[in-house]
Amino acid sequence: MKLPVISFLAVVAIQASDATVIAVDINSSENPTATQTDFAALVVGRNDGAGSLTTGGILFTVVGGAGSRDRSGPNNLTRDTAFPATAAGSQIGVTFGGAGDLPAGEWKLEVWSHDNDGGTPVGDLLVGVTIGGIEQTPVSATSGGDIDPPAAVVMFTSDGSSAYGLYVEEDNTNNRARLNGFRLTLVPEPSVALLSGLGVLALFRRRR
Ligand SMILES: [Ca+2]
Ligand SMILES: [Ca+2]
Ligand SMILES: [Ca+2]
Repeated sequence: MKLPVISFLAVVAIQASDATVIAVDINSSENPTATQTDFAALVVGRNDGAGSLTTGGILFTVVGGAGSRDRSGPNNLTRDTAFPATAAGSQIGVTFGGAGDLPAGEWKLEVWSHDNDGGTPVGDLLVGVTIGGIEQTPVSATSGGDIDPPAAVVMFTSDGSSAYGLYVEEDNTNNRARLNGFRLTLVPEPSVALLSGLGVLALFRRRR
């Protein structure tokens, strides 16, 4: 029975390696080259909070930004952030191109964020997806500085025709939302891998 099991795992592995992954590190223009490995740098102006990047065929544009800073930190991803103008209920976001630019399918969005000014995080934030510019119900993000786990994970489905984006919002009046970076992964359709694996399994069973 060893061979069928190995075949099943091989099919799943092939499926996983085909996954579309778009990882973006928000870099401050103070230090635009301190980029996390396997991430693309979206450089945001220190004093105007503006920036954009085309990667994976999609134009990512910061919205609501007012500035950015490079701080000392545990890694190149979370050491630098972009932030909005005001503290109370403040928001900063990134658009994933325009209508129809994000391929259809189920996406996993991982977001790294802070609500402090470098150093020790002081609380939580809210992270959500926008569809056609409309904010969807957010999830709570644990403010932190590590790469694993990310501060928030949001699952959403693209219809392949709407415009998508993300937003990070401060959850109280004392702190400020800060965006470190994000990663989009197009989730492989499990039915394909599973059915292929089961098919191989059935084939070997029949031959025994
Ligand atoms: Ca960086
Ligand atoms: Ca907070
Ligand atoms: Ca960053």
